[in-house]
Amino acid sequence: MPNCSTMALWMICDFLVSPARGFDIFENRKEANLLTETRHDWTRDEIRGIYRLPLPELIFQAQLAHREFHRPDEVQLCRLLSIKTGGCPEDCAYCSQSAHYPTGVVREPLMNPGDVLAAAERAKAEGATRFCMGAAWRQVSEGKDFERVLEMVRGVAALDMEVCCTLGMLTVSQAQRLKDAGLSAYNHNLDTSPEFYSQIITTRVYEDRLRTIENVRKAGITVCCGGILGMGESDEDRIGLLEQLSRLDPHPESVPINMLVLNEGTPLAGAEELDPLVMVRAIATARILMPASRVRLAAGRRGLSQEAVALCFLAGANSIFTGEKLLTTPNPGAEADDRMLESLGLKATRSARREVPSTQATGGQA
Ligand code: SAM
Ligand code: DTB
Ligand code: SF4
Repeated sequence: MPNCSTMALWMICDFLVSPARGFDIFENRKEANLLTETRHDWTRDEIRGIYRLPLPELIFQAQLAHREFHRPDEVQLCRLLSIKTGGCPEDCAYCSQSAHYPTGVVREPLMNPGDVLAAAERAKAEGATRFCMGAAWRQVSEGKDFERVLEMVRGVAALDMEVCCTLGMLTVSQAQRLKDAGLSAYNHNLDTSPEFYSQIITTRVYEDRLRTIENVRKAGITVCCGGILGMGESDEDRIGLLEQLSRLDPHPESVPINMLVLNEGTPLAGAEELDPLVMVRAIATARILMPASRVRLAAGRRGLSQEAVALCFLAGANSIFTGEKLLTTPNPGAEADDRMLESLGLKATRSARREVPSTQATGGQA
């Protein structure tokens, strides 16, 4: 009786030799009925063991997990928009929008919903199936600004895109109102390990982040939660972050892995350049620990070569942010990304609705 790894190896070999006869890896995967266990009790030792595997073996294991849950030839395109920029009271050491640092980012009030909708329509026309609105707030406050955000969410949801927001801390009742407006996902990152957190942010604690994530879950909104690499953290901190993410039950449906974008004026402006293979290792480990989640190669792509980006896809990343700008920092433009995907033989995910095997569904779209 062949074991799962052997069968998956046959499938990969078949995939490599048979595209000419219209082979569909996704259909074939379902027929083979492979089953990767989805676990929430990974130990630090196990995660360290995975993270430190020889790179080819790590990527191979990540590919096996990836192909069980996702089309290997598709990448979801997401678009970000900063709907309220700068002047944030938090002191996140990486962030251009913190009021604590002289970063030169010009403060802008909350945008009007019409302009936001126009941006979402453009993003959709350029192939994005997910639209994420970010506000430089410590927390959501009740009042006319929140009402305006709800109006934006309703508008974007009506475009049949996945709608994500990242607005800082949130209560359950605010999460519920966002859900009722049509919000699909809420982004709230843990950023790094619990041990390293206080070196990066002092105006809030890890528990605050976990509480908001819990509130988002209670409202039935999917969770987008990941972190940043390249802030001077150790491998052990990266492993600690992955441990925290993998212990969330259900797993975050979306796991953004950001590479630090250096911002003048912030305490991390002079951070040492990250070895791109660290991104590859972290992505592959995330893919193995949380096989059904979308793993997003998020900020920092301008600092990666096309070869490093290709390795990130091989390691299991299946989403990118597209468009000239992330929130406040530059990003490869949509045309450059179209060319990049074409040269790698990958295609943009067309529909916001994703097929998830029913036994693995974690309560909504990723
Ligand atoms: N204020 C909200 C919050 O902190 O949750 C939302 C906006 S914040 C910009 C969203 C996430 O972007 C952060 O949690 C962080 O992980 C990531 N991010 C911010 N600045 C970054 C940078 N310079 N490089 C990489 N990632 C960054
Ligand atoms: C995430 O993890 N990365 C995105 C999204 N979630 C909101 C934000 C990246 C921001 C990069 C810095 C900037 O453009 O200001
Ligand atoms: Fe504010 Fe978010 Fe930037 Fe932190 S990451 S300073 S909370 S906008």
